Amino acid sequence: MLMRSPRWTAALTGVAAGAVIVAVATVVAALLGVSNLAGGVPSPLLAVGAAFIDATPAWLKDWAIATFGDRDKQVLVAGMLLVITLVCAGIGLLGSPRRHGGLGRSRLALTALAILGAGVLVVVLLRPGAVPLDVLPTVVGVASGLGALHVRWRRGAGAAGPDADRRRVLRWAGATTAVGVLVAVLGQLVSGRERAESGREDVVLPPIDDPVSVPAAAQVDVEGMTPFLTPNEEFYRIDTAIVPPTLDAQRWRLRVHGMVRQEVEIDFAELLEQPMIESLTTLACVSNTVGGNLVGNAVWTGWPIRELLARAGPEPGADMVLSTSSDGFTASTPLSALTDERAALLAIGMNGEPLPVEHGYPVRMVVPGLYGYVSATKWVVDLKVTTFADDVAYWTPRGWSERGPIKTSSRIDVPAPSAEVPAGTLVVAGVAWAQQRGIAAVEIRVNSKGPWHPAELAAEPTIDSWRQWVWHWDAPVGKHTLTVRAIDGDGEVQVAAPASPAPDGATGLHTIYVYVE
Ligand SMILES: Nc1nc2c(c(=O)[nH]1)N[C@H]1C(S)=C(S)[C@@H](COP(=O)(O)O)O[C@H]1N2
Ligand SMILES: [Mo]
Repeated sequence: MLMRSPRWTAALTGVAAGAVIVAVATVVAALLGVSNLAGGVPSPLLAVGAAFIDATPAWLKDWAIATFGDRDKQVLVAGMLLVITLVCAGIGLLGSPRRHGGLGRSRLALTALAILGAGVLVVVLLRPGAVPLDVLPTVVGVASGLGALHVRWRRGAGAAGPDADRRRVLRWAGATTAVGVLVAVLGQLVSGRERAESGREDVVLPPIDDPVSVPAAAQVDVEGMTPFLTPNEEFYRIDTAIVPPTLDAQRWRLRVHGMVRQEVEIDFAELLEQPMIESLTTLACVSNTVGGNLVGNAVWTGWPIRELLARAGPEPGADMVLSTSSDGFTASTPLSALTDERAALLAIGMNGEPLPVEHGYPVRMVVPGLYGYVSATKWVVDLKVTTFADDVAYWTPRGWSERGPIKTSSRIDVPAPSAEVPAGTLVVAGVAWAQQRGIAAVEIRVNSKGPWHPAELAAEPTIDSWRQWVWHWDAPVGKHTLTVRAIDGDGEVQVAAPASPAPDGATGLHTIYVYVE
């Protein structure tokens, strides 16, 4: 009779080795990150994830954002961990002793693992801004895994029967996993996140000559209504970073170059000395669907980008600024949007706090009137004055328009879609936005026919922020639909024809069902 060690112990062996690899690599990466000027974390896990994101076809990415919203990263990480678990289990099965007393195909399994490790190394080195030192986490991690497996398969063979073998495997796997978890926890403690958070707490926003004050009349008094200012913790987050870059403000620099009379560089201390302004600007994501919530309103503190560009002196012929983040994301913003009178900012503050790490600490761009993907570069470190003909930004070859002015939009927030409400006066309320043009009117229609009823508008502190509206309806019993549309400050009516977000923003009117009882 063949005495196989049970397959699950073999698989477990591989998974435990995988835990060691991931933990060791993560910690080495975190330790290196402490001395990483760019603020990127060269963790192999993140490098592979980032490469995966960059290589993902546009339709899949759009689907992920549409399906998971700003949970898309958690889903990706979970998927990666699942794949790693399966691959490691496979390696465990491949290499475990087949027969009591035999060494199995351990050499083959170790070789397979080493080849996978080499593949990851290639991915790591191909990341934008990779430095040779970035190989260290992968090399040390995979070496630890190979060592652990080698020990396990050496000792495991030729022992005293399957029961003893099973116990030994469990002990080995337990110890290995415990070491892995311990190491990962230690790594978390020294990670760049802690440093960035404490650096952020030290930032003192400078006093503002002409601060934004939001009139109480900007907020309609309706239960369950969206707050006029979106709290930072609830502000949507969209970016290509699996974990946000954790930059050191003390070492942050922004370089302006390209078609300029003179290259300019500014550091954080210098930026803080510039005369700052506040702007009330609603940021919107081009991926937002009709009625969606990838849109938020905040008071931003920053220095107008036009002032910095003026120091550099853009040359005639330039029509675009390509902004780059520390992790290699790029956005193409029309030069005119950064030099005209609008409040295009190098922002350091959000709703009176230093910029949260997720939202671009220490410095990001905020440009009223343009979707985030062509303007709102977080963790910004480089501005290249150039032309649309010469340079393309991150999303352009992925099926999105090179320019992205925000489309006039409106949303019903109260009642909730498919709400059951009592007959009588129903309060309908929501938001509408048309940055740079402002909202002139909002109208509601019942059951997709009949007249458009004008809603009452709340105060509009600036044309760059969204505007709240409310409408009272004497609701008869039955199932009804409510549809909203906005008219912007130029008198243009919101586009009713439905279009999906790609390539330059969704159109269509938000419609909800209500059940009046
Ligand atoms: N560095 C970096 N900046 C970025 C992005 C990104 O992927 N990386 N995404 C942009 C997009 S698509 C949007 S909609 C806004 C979202 O900003 P928020 O996450 O602060 O809401 O950031 C923009 N800035
Ligand atoms: Mo976006």
